[in-house]
Amino acid sequence: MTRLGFAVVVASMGGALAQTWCGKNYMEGSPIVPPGGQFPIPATSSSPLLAFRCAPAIKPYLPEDALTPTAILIDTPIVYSEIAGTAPVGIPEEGPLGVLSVSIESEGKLLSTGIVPLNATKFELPFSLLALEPKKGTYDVTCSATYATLSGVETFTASAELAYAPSPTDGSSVVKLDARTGALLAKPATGKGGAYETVMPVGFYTAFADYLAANLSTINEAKEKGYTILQEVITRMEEVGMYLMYDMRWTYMNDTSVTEQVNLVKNSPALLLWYTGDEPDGTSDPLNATAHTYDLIYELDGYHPVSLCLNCYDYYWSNYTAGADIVLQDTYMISNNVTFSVEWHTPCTVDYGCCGCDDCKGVFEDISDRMDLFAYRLWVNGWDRTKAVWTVPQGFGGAEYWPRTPTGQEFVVQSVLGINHGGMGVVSWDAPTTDDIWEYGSMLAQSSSTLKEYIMSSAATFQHVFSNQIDIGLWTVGEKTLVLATNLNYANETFDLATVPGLKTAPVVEVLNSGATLEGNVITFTSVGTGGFILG
Ligand SMILES: *[C@@H]1O[C@H](CO)[C@@H](O)[C@H](O)[C@H]1NC(C)=O
Ligand SMILES: *[C@@H]1O[C@H](CO)[C@@H](O)[C@H](O)[C@H]1NC(C)=O
Ligand SMILES: *[C@@H]1O[C@H](CO)[C@@H](O)[C@H](O)[C@H]1NC(C)=O
Ligand SMILES: *[C@@H]1O[C@H](CO)[C@@H](O)[C@H](O)[C@H]1NC(C)=O
Ligand SMILES: *[C@@H]1O[C@H](CO)[C@@H](O)[C@H](O)[C@H]1NC(C)=O
Ligand SMILES: *[C@@H]1O[C@H](CO)[C@@H](O)[C@H](O)[C@H]1NC(C)=O
Ligand SMILES: CC(=O)N[C@H]1CO[C@H](CO)[C@@H](O)[C@@H]1O
Repeated sequence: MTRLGFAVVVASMGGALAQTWCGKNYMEGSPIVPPGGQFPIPATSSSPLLAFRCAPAIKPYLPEDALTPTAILIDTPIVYSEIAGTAPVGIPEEGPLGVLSVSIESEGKLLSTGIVPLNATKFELPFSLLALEPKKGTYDVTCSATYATLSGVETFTASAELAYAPSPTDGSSVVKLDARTGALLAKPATGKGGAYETVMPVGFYTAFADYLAANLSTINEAKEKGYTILQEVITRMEEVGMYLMYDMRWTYMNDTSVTEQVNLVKNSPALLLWYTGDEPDGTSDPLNATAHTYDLIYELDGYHPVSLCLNCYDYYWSNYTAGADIVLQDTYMISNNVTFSVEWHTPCTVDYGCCGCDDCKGVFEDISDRMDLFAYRLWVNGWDRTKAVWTVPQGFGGAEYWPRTPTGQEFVVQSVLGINHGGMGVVSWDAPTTDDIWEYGSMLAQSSSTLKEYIMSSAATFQHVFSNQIDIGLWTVGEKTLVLATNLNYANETFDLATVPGLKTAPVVEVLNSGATLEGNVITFTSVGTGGFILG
């Protein structure tokens, strides 16, 4: 069995279901009370708006980056809805849109100037860190643009935060977030040095006592030791080169506890990122709780991103997500009745009930819809360059709402759907799981070193195809294209790649086979089969 390269360590298990879930009453006999907290739908505009936005390409920059290329990403989409930071723009009725003249400054120092086309995405303006001193916290950056039209000059401004941190004095590791792709960049978890590389996390949440049970013979003795076990687990993860997502779900609202834990774990080279609220929207944690803890963690550390997982379809999403660099979604739709609660004997609707999958239809598309929804909300809020979305495939079942555990193939469908819809990490709830899921999860984890060369490449161009419930992501880098194709049907299916314009379909290298093969142009899928191929 293949070792996975990544695990989330959950400090302990337990906890009670809240009185409401996603703000909805769910107990039999309880009244219907609208939950509130809906994400506001941006107003439409009949005239064009410019959403001028800017963000550093990397968070955080370090002194080691000062002599390498560094950039601020500029986005200049022309939109017809009042998303964050929009202002009217007088574009020509026809012909070229023209350009913006952009300047970027912080603390009165000019960092960069340049010409940026209108309606551009992730346009890189180089800048120099040498104008700034590394410091804890962030620099406020102002990006200004002027647009010359026949009727005059229009001006636009946007703000960003630039993290330019001192080198960690204790030599501890740094994990960077690449705004061009949403990927994490890290050195090897062993702490033995090496270059920053993109990390494509494929792993499982696991309780560290369980992890240890599977691994150390001294479990009974170790169980008494509390944090000492954690230290042993972390040391072991460093030895085997496994990244850690450190989970503070039960304690993230206790500042004293967070402080203790962050200080204990922050220097480990295995630490990839922090994890705070686990379904804080489900339990209606205070709306400022995640953002508060986020600030505290940045105060204590500042070298690793912060993540959390949201379970609800639409419940104070912005407030909870404000406290994260990475937001995960855990849409568990396999085998549960999503419209009538087997646990609470009530219907589940947009304002009532709990069925284990909030506002779901009971189809795989619940996962891709949730991913798309989160991506859309990031974009609306102007957070699409500073936050990324990960996916949590269901790796459990046989209790509560879920009568059975997914198969290994269903596990891969869930994971690849998440990836095809922008997921930059796959973390399943939870290990230990079935041998079947473990085997297929390992297969995916093994292929991830190849997949990430495409999915996490800032040079990749992306296309998406969805046809006959076959979901296909295509990432092209140079002459080669990665095709990740997953069949959501519980039936054998085929897909002809010749229908995708401009795709070179030979030669072929198969990189993932969970029930799909490619012959000529045609992918043949088994029921819920998935394949990965590199073409060209
Ligand atoms: C801006 O780009 C989008 C996406 O490429 C395109 O659909 C749209 O037509 C462009 N808008 C204008 C005003 O050119
Ligand atoms: C918060 O954490 C500290 C340190 O672990 C602990 O002593 C304290 O009891 C916790 N407070 C609550 C309210 O649980
Ligand atoms: C959250 O907001 C409430 C109400 O304004 C305030 O009393 C509380 O201190 C805040 N909590 C945190 C963790 O910032
Ligand atoms: C929740 O987020 C919205 C949108 O960002 C904001 O307007 C509101 O003040 C926040 N509410 C609380 C209680 O923090
Ligand atoms: C869900 O449960 C309801 C009530 O028992 C039943 O009528 C319905 O067919 C079930 N749906 C599914 C998909 O099992
Ligand atoms: C689906 O394909 C598999 C092998 O590819 C085959 O064994 C099976 O009989 C097919 N099922 C149906 C219903 O055609
Ligand atoms: C699979 C694995 O990593 N097993 C390890 C569990 O821990 C013991 C004690 O440290 C090791 O000897 C095993 O190799």
